[in-house]
Amino acid sequence: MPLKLPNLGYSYDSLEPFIDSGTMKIHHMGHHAHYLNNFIKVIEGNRLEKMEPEAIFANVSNLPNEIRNFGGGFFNHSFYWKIISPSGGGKPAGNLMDSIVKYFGTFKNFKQEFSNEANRVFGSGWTWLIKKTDGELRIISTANQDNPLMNLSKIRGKPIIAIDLWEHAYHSRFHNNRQDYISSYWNFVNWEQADWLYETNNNQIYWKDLDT
Ligand code: MN3
Repeated sequence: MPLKLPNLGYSYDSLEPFIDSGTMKIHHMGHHAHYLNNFIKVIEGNRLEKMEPEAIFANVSNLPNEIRNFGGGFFNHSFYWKIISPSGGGKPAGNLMDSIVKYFGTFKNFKQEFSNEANRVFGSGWTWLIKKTDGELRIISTANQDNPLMNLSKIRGKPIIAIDLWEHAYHSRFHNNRQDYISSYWNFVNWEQADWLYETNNNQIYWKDLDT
């Protein structure tokens, strides 16, 4: 398991004007590093150290709460840096697009439903597009640093895209206007990564998939 802060693969200022450079730097070097360092403290030297995130999160309700919070924070941000990109925006291709049309009618309607769900989240959390084991796509939200791989999630599935709705993700640029941050999200979603996640045959996400 690569227990290290992943490289973003792009510069802190490259998501301007949507996410400012200062926010990116603190989010990565500050928040993400904090989750990682605390996660390491709780799994170092025990059996969890060698487990994939899917396996840890599938049993998270029976593990110390720090695993849920710091492990979730570490995973969620590693996922987030890869699902956003300065070359993002646009739309998915191939099978993911077909599936979005199947479950949401149109791509435009999907974006509206995802944005509506994100706007409904009260307090800190995340909104996700997930692929269930039966292939169905669903939009769900999780509180704090929970994620859809966790056995505490009311609907579980493999994350395809996600938006971080904690204030630290957007407050310095958008202030209290979270709906504007949510609208701007569609300019930098990395659909190439989402397509790849959708296509991979298994329903797991491995640490190496998040290691840039
Ligand atoms: Mn965050």
